Amino acid sequence: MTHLIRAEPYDLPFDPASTALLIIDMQRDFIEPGGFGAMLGNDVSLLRRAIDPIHALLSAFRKAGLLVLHTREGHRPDLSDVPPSKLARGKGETKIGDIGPMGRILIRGEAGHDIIPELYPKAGEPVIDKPGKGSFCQTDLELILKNRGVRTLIVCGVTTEVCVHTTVREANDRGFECLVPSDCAASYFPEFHETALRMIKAQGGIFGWVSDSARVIAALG
Ligand code: C5J
Repeated sequence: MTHLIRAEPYDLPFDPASTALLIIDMQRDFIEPGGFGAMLGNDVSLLRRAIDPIHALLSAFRKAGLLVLHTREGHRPDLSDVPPSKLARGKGETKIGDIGPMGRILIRGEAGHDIIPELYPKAGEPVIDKPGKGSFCQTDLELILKNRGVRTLIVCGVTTEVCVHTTVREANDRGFECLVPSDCAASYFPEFHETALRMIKAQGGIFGWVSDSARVIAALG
């Protein structure tokens, strides 16, 4: 059954049965006041704005019985899956694997690596652990989506210009239709958030569509 989401650059026809909600990296270290992002001096309130709209969308998807997937950026404790280029990046004092305010930074199993309680995955919702920015790189996400017959992805999370954008680009090249609800993505840099959304919907939707949580929820109903 075809539904329509009010969106830019034009309304997106979709079938709820082949649509999934993909929530990117809503991890404690990026989002909580006591986390690694805050330790670096970032204003985490800019990211926290996305929590309530994502929660509303998550509730609507769960109520409709539709597929929800979550991702987490992070690595094995022995760092064997960190590209040396990523480990060296930034020349910062604090590197992946070092001790941060919520355990070892970007390491699977540590408190800061986990998803915030407000959006915690329910049993049966796939959690994709990814070593990179994109959710398709070195993961089984594409296989899971294909097996479930997914064609349309509603992509939420943080940060808009990094992991959300990279994932939308990867998904678009793999033939998925992607829509980002603007209030369900966020960045430490508001200007990057705005520009990243403009890039998605530019040139007739070169990477996909932009809408908001209310319009997506209305379309599900
Ligand atoms: C994400 C990052 N999740 N900004 N990571 O966007 O490094």
